[in-house]
Amino acid sequence: MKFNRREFVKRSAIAGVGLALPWKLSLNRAHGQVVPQMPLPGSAIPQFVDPMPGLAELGAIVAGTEEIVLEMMEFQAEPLPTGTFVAGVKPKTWVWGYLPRGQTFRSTHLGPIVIATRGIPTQMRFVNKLGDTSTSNVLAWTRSTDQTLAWADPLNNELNACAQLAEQGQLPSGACAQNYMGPIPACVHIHGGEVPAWLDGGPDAWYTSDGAHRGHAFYTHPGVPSLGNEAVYRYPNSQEAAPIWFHDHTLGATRLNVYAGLAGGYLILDPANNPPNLPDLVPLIIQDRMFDTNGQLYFPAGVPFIPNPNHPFWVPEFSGDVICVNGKAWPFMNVQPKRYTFLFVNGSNARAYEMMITTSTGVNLPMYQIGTDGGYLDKPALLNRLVILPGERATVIVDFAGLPPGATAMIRNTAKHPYPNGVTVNGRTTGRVMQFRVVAPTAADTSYDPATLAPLRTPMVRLSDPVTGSVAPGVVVHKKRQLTLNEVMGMPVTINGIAYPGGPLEVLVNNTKYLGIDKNVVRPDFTPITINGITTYYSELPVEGETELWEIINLTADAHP
Ligand SMILES: [Cu+2]
Repeated sequence: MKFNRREFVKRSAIAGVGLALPWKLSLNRAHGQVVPQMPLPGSAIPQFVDPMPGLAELGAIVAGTEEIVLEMMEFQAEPLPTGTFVAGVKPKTWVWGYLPRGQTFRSTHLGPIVIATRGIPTQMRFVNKLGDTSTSNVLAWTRSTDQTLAWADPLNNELNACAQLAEQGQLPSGACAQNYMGPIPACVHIHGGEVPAWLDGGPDAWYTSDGAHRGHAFYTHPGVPSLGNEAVYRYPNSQEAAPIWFHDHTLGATRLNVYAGLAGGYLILDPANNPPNLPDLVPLIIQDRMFDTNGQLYFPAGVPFIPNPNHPFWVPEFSGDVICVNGKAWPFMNVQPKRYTFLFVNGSNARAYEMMITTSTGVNLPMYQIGTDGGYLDKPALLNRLVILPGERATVIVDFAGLPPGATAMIRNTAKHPYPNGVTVNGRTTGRVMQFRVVAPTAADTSYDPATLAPLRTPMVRLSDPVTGSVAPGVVVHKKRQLTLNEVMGMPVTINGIAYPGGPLEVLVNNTKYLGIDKNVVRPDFTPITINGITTYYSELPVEGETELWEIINLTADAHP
């Protein structure tokens, strides 16, 4: 029996309204006194006060033949605007981020932006220096881990006993009812990278900060010396020019590791095929966040936010009431009355955005999309609004020509959350993304004009007709697969006087658990493959070079990218 999904969304919305009130949270830990975090309402944060961090603040690294060393570190960034609490004072917020070796601070958790060239491999060394939960100041992480999820379980060789023991409708006990305590696990996923599986940095490739524990899919480049808390990846950069990115992907902790800040950009350029003379590139990495009354990151966990008792901390589908761009809450950016190439990245946990750029006089500026996740389009596409789901990228040219110095424009968001049938955004908070302020031009704009619809590239080879979805002529399909997306919902239950409304428990593909094995029962449609004594169960085994037709059927209430 399943709990009605729409009812859950409604209840979540009510909980969201409650979040505007700084109520007290119950203690998360079984031991010791913990000062509860009190949420700071998004409406209490001033908007368009600080400039948006640009490429200089994010840090751009042009990849050459030298290895790039990035250290995952905890430091204080400045996501909240000057004057949030005290006039003239910029609050400091503990975050995690990828810092180039030798750097101990950055004003934003996001970064750096690695700029690679097609055909020239880049060697990256990722060092986990995140430390231990006992010393971390990122409360949104340490108080939200949930050991009853299928997760890395670093101290128990991925045994996941708490997940095995978790029973629907029942509270866990003992250590399973507590947050994780120990060295922090992390891994680096290259999102959108066309790389061999071992370079993907998937959920089981994590390694801990003390170098003592690793997931079974851990990889580091053989032949290159590395310490226990390091992974060396040599990315081939063989794909077309594309805006890809990297972020943490640790099993059962991705939502928290990315929320704490672990994300950066990775642009693959192709000088031989890049469209000529594009306007200046400006990354706009959009994330929703919540803060507490001390200016620290806040992530709902535990009672009264959890829908199901068997996962004592885990709240599915994070919904923040503060919109950050490049790691700054509601920033502004000075623009000249000319064209810009905006690289939108949705780096949010669960929020979709449906955006338009509107001037203070109510005019929507034309947005020409020139690229998607995989690279450039054949020619620009004029958008009414830009819809972008978590993980997705969109490259868009916007022209501010004709706006006088002093004019302003705003990126507005109208996407309901969860998308597309959830709660309407608040026009004064989540309905706003950032502001543009027009300043005097310094030179005439001679950049590529998307309104000409001039081709951006030699036309891409298409395997299907983009309008009808049918297979393109001459394409031979070797295998057809159907995959369903299913969401399992928990039932409402009351335990010890606390009413748990029920809600999402897990999301499955073809109604099958990720591991292909549950309580020692192996699914018959999974293929066991043993490498170095470790058996992994694979659900799909496509043959390299063959073409497959996948039909993905979304049976959940949410849109998925
Ligand atoms: Cu990703």
